[in-house]
Amino acid sequence: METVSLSSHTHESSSSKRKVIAVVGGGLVGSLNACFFAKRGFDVAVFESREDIRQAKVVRGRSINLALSHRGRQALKHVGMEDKIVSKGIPMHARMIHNTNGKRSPIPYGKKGQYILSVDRANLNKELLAEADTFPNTTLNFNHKLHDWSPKTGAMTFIGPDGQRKELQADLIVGCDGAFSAVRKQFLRQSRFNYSQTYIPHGYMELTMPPKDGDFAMEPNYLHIWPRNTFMMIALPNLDRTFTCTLFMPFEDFEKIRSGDEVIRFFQQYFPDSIPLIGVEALKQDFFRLPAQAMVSVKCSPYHLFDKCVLMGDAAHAVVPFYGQGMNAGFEDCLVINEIMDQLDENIAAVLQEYTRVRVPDDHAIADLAMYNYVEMRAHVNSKYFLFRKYLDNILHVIMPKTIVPLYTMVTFTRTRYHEAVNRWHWQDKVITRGLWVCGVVSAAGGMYVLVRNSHKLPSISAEHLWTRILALKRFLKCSCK
Ligand code: FAD
Ligand code: EGU
Repeated sequence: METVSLSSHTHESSSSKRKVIAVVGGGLVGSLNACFFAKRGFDVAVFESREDIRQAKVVRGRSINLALSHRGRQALKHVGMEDKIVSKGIPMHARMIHNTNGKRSPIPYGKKGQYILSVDRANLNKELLAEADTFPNTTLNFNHKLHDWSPKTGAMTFIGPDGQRKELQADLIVGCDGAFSAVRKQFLRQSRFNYSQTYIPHGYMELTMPPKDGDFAMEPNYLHIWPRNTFMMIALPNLDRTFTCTLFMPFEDFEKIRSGDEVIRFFQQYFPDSIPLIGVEALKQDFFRLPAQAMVSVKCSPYHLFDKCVLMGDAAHAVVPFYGQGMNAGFEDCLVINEIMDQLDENIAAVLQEYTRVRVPDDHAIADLAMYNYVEMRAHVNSKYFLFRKYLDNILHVIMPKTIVPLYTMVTFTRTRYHEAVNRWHWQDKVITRGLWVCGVVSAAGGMYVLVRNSHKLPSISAEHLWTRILALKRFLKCSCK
C-alpha cells in the first residue's frame, strides 16, 4: 500500500512546506482544535468516523445538552465563536433544588453576571465544523475511521467511506477521538506510559420533558436538580422549550425496573413532581427506548508521543460528568496548547513536551474533583444537605470575598488552573476549620466564665438530675432535626 502525504506542497522544498496537522475526531474538541490550528496557518485535515452531522437526519450519541462555562467560552472567544454559541445558549443563573415534596428552592451561582449556559451539543458541533470549513487550509473528511497508526513513521491507516483502507501521513497527529480513543492505543504500547480507567457503578438515561401549554414546563433559566443520594436527576433547558432530564442511578437499580408501572412507582417515590411534567405515558415509553449509558473516568500521562502525536479532550482525560467540566476542560486544552505555541514559536517537539508538563496536573485535578463530587453526592447529598452546603459556601464568600472562594466558583467562573483551585480549596478548608475551633473555644471559655461568676446564684442540682436533663435535651434535638 502506498502512503499518501496529506500536504499539497509535497514537491516544494521542505523548508517552505507548511506543516500538516491531522486532527483525528471531529467531535467538540476536534472541530474546535481544527479552527485553532487553521488560524495559525497549518494545513489541517480532520478525520471523523461518523457522517457529517450537518447533513445527518438523526443525531445519536451522548448527552443532548451541556453546561458551557467560562473556560469553554474563553476558548470559543479565541476563534471568534463565543457570541454565536452564547446567543443560542440558555443562561442558567441558579440551580433549582427539588425536594421529594415538590418544593423548589433556587440557589444562585453567584453575582448577576455569573451564570452558565445550556447549549445543544449537536448545534455546537455543527457550528464548529462549519467554522473549520471556512478555512481554505482545512479539509474535513467524514466517514474516515482511524484504524491504527505507526509511532515510528507517523503513518495512519483509515477505513474510508467504502470500507477501503487508506494510508496517510501528517507531521503531527492530534488525537481528539474521545474516551475510547483509537489514537491512544499506540500510547498504551509504550514504556513509561501511565494509564487508568474506572467505570462508575452508575449509568445515566436521558428523558425529554415537553413544553406545557407551549411554554417551558419549569422555570427555564435554572439547572434543575433532584438530589436523592444514590439517585439523582438533573434537567437543562433547550431552545425548543423542552428540558432534557438526565437520570443518574446505579446500573443494578436500572435493572430492577422492568415495566412501565415500575417506572411510575419509582418516580412516585423519588421524583413525584416530575411525573405530570414528563407525562405518564411518555415516561413509560422513554425509559425503555435506550438502555442506561455507562460513565468512565480515564487518566493518563504523558499526553504526547515524541513530536508525532498529542492527545486532547476526552481522549486524554474522560471525566465523570459531576462537575459539568468535560467539554470545558477539553476546550481549555485547545487554548492552553495554543498559548504554548505562541511561547515556543511553534517548535512542535518543545510544545508537546511543555503541553504535557503544564496540562497533566490540571486535567488530573478536574478528573479527581469530578470523581470526588460523584462519591460525595452519592454518599449523603439530599436536597436539604445540598441547600445547606451551597448556602454556607456562599455566605462565607460574602463575609470574606477575598479569602473564601467556593470551589465551584473557581472551577466554573475563572481560569484558575484546576490543580491550583484544588490546593486553594484545601487551604480554605483549613482556615474554616480553624475558624470554627476558635469560635468554639472562645464561646466555651466565655460560657464557663459566666457560669463560674454566677455559680453562687445557681440552684444546686444533683449529678443524676443533670444527666436526665441532658438526655431530655438530646431527645428534643433529635426530634427537631427530623
Ligand atoms: P467526543 O465528543 O466523544 O468526540 C469524539 C469524536 O471522535 C466523535 O465525533 C467520534 O465519532 C470520533 N471518533 C471516535 N473514534 C474515532 C476514530 N477511530 N476515528 C475517527 N474518529 C473517531 N461537559 C461539559 O463541559 N458540561 C456538561 O454539562 C457535560 N455534561 C455531560 C453529561 C453527560 C451525561 C456526559 C456523558 C458527558 C458530559 N460532558 C459535559 C462531557 C462532554 O460530553 C465531553 O467532555 C466532550 O464531549 C468531549 O469532547 P471530545 O471531542 O473530546 O470527545
Ligand atoms: C451533570 C450532568 C450541581 C450536566 C455538580 C452542581 C452536570 C451537568 C455541581 C449534566 C450538581 C453537580 C456544576 C456546575 C454542573 C452545581 C458544579 C453537573 C452540569 C459542583 C447534562 N455542575 N453540571 N457542581 O453546583 O460546579 O450546580 O448532564 F448536581 S454545572 Cl453533580 Cl456550575
